[in-house]
Amino acid sequence: MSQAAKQDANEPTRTGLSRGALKRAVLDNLFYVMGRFPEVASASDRYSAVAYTVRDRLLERWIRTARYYKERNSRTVCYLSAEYLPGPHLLNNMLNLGITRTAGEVARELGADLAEIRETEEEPGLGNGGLGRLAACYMDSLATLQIPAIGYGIRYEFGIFDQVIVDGWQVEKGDTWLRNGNPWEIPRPKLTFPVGFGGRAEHYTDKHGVIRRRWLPDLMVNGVAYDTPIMGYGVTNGNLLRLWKSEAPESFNFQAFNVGDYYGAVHAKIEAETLSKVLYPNDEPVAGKELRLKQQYFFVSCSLQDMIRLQLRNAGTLDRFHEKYAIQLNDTHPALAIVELMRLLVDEHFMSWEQAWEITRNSCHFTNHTLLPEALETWPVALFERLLPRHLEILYEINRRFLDEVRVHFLNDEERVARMSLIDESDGRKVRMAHLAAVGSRAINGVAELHSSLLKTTIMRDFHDLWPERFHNVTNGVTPRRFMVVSNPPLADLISDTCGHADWIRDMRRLRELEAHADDAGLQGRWREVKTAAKGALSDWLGQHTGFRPDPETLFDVQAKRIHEYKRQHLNLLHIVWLYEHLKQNPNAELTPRTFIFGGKAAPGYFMAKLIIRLIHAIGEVINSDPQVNGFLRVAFMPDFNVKNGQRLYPAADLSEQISLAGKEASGTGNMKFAMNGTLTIGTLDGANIELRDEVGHDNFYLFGMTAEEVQQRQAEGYRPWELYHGDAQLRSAVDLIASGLFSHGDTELFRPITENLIHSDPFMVLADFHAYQERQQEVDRAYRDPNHWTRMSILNTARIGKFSSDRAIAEYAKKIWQIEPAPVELAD
Ligand code: NBY
Repeated sequence: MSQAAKQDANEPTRTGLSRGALKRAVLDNLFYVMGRFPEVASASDRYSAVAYTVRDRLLERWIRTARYYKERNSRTVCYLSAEYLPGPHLLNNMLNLGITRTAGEVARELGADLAEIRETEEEPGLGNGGLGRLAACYMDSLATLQIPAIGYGIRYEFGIFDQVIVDGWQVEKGDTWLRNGNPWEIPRPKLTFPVGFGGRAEHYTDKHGVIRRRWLPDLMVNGVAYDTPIMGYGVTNGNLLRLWKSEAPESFNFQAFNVGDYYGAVHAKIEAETLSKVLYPNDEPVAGKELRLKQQYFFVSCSLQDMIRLQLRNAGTLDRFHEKYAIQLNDTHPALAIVELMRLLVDEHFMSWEQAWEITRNSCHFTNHTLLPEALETWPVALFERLLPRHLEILYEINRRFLDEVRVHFLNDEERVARMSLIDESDGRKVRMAHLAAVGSRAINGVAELHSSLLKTTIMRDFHDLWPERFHNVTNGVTPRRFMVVSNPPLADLISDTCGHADWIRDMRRLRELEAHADDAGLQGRWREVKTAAKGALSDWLGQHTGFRPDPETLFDVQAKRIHEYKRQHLNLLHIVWLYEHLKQNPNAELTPRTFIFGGKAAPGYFMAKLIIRLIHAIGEVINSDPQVNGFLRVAFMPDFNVKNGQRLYPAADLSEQISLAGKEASGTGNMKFAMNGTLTIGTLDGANIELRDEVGHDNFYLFGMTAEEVQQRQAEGYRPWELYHGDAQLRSAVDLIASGLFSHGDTELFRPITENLIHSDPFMVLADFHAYQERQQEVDRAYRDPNHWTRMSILNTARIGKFSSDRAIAEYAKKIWQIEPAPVELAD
C-alpha cells in the first residue's frame, strides 16, 4: 500500500476529506442511510448518499463553532427574514470544504457522475426574488467572515411555485422540494416554542400585589426548529440557519378529543400546520391576508423566544440582551419583533417599560428594500387587534410615547404627527409597518446609494428630520462563491490562472489584478472560449427544455428577474418589435445576430405581469419562425427562473438588461451577478447600477434613460405618453404592431391591456425612455462586432466588480451597524 493510500485508510469515515474516506463514506451512507446497494440505487439515492457524506463533514465544523461561540458568549447577529433562497447546497458545501475535485473523482470511481448527481438536487425555494436571495448571500458571507450569526425564518413546506409555460402562458405548479427528504436539515423536535393567537388581554395581580397585564390567547401553535448548517468558505466557522415549522400542540388535540370533538381536534391540527405550509408568491404585500400576518408573528415570536432562552442560559438575566444580539430586520416583514420583544420583556419577564424599550431599540436594525408606495406594508387595525390584541395595546403605547417625542421636537406640527404616526387614520385605520420598524430600530439602511438617499427625501423624510444619525447606506452585494466559482468553474479557473492565486475568492478587490491583462490577446482568446462554452451549455439546456436551441454564436442579451412593470420587460419587447420591423423593411441592414433571452416569474395574481410573459412568447413565436429575420433575431424564454437556473444564465450572457425606471429599483442584485461573469450591462441610472457603472468605468457600461430627478420632474409637469406615441413614428409603429394582432393570430384584444396602458397611462415611463434605449442598443450592436474590444470590456467588468461582493457588504454592516467582530474557529484541537 502506498503512503497516501495508507493515510486514506486511516482517515475517519465520517470526517476525513481524503478520497478513500469519502468513497467509503458514500458507500456506507448508500447502504445504511438509504438502504440500497449501488446497482439498484436511483439518482436520488446517489444524491442523498453524497449529500450525507458532505453533511457529516459540515457537522464536525459546525458543532465546533457552536461550542466555541457558546464558550466565548460571542455577540451574535440574528438575521430575521421571512425569505431565504439559498439555492442547491451540495456543490456550494463541497466548495467551502475544499473537496469539489476529490468528490468528482470519487463519483467517477463509483461509476457515477457528479454533474448528474447535482442535477438531482431540489433547491429550497423559500423566497420570491432579490430579497430572499440577498439573505442567502449574507448568510454565506457572515460565515466566511467568521461572524457569529443565526438566520431565522420559516420552513415553508411549499416554496415559490415552479413555473411551467403552457401555450405561452405561465402556469404555476406546487413546489414539492421536501418530497425526497432534505439531507441538509436537522430537525430539533425538542426545540419548540409556543406561539399564541387571538383571545384577549386582561389585568391581574401578581404574587407581590402588583397589577400587571397579560395576554390570554385562544389558539396556541408550536414552532419546531429545523437547522441547516451554513459553512464559510475555506474556514472552520459554520453558522446556523434556523427555520420554524408550525405544529399543533399535542395537548390541544387531546383536550378537544376528550370532550368528544374528534373532528375539531383534527381540524385544529390542520389549521396549526397551515401556518408554515406555503410561501406567499408575491414580491409585494397583498392587502389584509390574515395567514400572512400569522406567519410573520409566528416566526418572529419563535426566534425571539429562542434568543431569550440562549441569553438566560448564558447570562442568567436579560439586562444585556442588546449587547449579546444584533437583530437585523430584512424589510418590514419581521417588524413585529419590536412589539413582541417588548411583550416578552415586560409581560413575561417583568421588566419595566423603560428598560425594555431601551433594550429593544438597541437590539433592532432595519433594512428597507423598496420605495414603491404600493409596496409599503400596512395591516388593518381590526385584523391586528383580532389576532394580536395585546400587541396592539403595546403598539399604541409605543406610538403614544413616540408621538409625544415628535410633538416636543417639532412644536405645533400636528400634520407631521399624523404623517409619522404608527397608525394611518386616513383610509380605514392601518398599522404602518415601516414606521414601526423605524421607531424601534437603532439603524435604518437602504440597499444602494441612490436608494438610501431617496429614502431620506421621500418615504422616510420625517424620520430623517427627527433622527438623521440613524440613517445609513449599505449597498447590496452577492457571493462570488456561488455566482462565480460554483456557477462558472472555467471562468474561476481562468481568473486564478491569470492572477496566479485564488485569493480573490475571499478578497474580491484582488480581481483588479486582471486589469493588467485586459488587452492580452492570449487571455482574451481564453476568455471568449469560456463564454462561448457557457453559451453552448445554456443553449443545450434551452433546447432540451423549450425545444428552441439558440445559436451560441449570436449575442446573448438577457433579462432575468421577477416580471414587473417597473422593471420594464416591455421596454425590452418594444425594442425587439422595433428591430423586427426594421429588419423586415431593410433586409440588408447590418445587424449583429442576437438572441434575446428572458426569464422570470410573475406573481400569480398580477395580470399585467402574466400578460407580459404571454407577449414574450407571442413575439418569439412569430420572430423565430420568420426565415427573413432568422439569421439575426431570435427570442427565448427560460422557464422556471430560480437560483439553479440562474447559475446557467449568468455565465452565458453577453449583455445584461437592467432597465428599470430610475428611482424604482432599490438596488438590483442580478446586475452584479451578470457583471461578475463578464457580462456587460445596458441600464438606467437606478439602484446599484449607478455604483456599478462608476466601478467598472463609464466606457464599459451602456447607459441610457432619465435620471431619478428627471423622472420626478417629468411626473410633476404631467406626463403625457400619448404625445410621445403620436410624435414618434418608430415608437408608434412598434406599439401598433403589437396591437394589430400580428403576434396573436389576429386577436386584437389579447395585448390591448398592455398597449392601451402604455399609450394612456404608462406609469413607468416606457415610452419616455424608448428612444434613448434604442440608440444605446445600436451602440451595443456595433461594439459586439469588434471582439477584442468587447472582450476587453468584459474582462474589465469582472476585474472591477469587487465592491459588489457580499463580503464587503457584510463587513460594512459589521462595522457601521452591528459593531461586531469576527470570531475565528480553529479546526485542530
Ligand atoms: O430586494 C428586492 C428589491 O426589489 C431589489 O431592488 C433589491 O436588490 C433586493 C435586495 O435588496 N425586493 C424584493 O425582492 N422583495 C420581495 O421579494 C418581497 C417579497 C415579499 C413581500 C415584499 C417584497 N411581501 O410584502 O410579502
